[in-house]
Amino acid sequence: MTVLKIAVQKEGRLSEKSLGLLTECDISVVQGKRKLIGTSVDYPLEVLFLRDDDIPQYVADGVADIGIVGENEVLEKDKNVILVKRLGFAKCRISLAVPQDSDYKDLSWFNGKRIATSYPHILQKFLDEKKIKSKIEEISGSVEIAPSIGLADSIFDIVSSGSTLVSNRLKEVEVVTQSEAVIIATPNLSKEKQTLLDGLLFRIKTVQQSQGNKYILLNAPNEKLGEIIKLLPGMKSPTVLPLYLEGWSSIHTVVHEREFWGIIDKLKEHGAEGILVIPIEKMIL
Ligand code: PRT
Ligand code: ZN
Repeated sequence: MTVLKIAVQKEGRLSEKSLGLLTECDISVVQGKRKLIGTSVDYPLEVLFLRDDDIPQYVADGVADIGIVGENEVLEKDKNVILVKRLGFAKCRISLAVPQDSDYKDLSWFNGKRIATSYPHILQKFLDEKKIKSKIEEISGSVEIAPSIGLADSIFDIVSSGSTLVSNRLKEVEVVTQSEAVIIATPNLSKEKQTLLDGLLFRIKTVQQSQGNKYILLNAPNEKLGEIIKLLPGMKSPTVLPLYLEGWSSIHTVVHEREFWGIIDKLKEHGAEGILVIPIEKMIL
């Protein structure tokens, strides 16, 4: 039987969300004893638990068919892989940052300066494009302390909230690229594996489509139905069912939580009662 092999981060910021995404797709993963390989009983899927840095290489070599990894690692490793889908979590940017008291005006500041980073490939490409000549100091962790210990004049690193920069007296001066978790695939997947990947992507789509949407049920007097339905954005057209109590109906529809709070008061003003808001797990449009 054909099995799709997916690489996910073993331990780190992406691990929980990657497995969580599979769970939402009704794919539960049982981890083996050595915790390097997991299997699923709900889908022909094998999970390889790896360091995120290794995922692009494993996928390019076809050891894993697909992988969930940060776009930053995909850009840095620059392997022969296909970006299949952006997943919308682990969002961050990779930026240049300089000491807060620097007289920074524009990129030319970096000429002749030392920049510490774990992303030398992305940085070199950017500097070449901008015709800036700097010295890249490649280090694997705690990049943000490099300027204070005299190892570099500035850094190029991942920024999310920005608080790491602030607590190290640095300021972000240039966003070079944005990143989020993505699915990558090996080129030339077999037809059988492509079908399994398509099936997985379809499940992910139904989960993502449901996000933020709520199923709403409410009771309304029949003479107010028209006005209340006008207030409801809905999917196509709401379902209206008669209640046992004469002159009343039950309205069912789907509303995004963004819109829900804006219409709730108006619904009540128009006589809606017994409003229920229910989470939606999956939506197939
Ligand atoms: O052990 P392994 O090699 O697998 O993991 P890792 O330590 O290399 O990576 P990990 O788990 O820290 O991050 C995995 C991925 O999460 C990264 O490759 C990014 O795609 C993504 N991501 C999202 C982040 C962040 N946000 C993030 N904030 N990765 C790291 N950070 C760090 C950053 O390095 C800096 O030290 O958080 C700090 C900045 O955060 P703020 O909020 O203070 O700005
Ligand atoms: Zn890593």
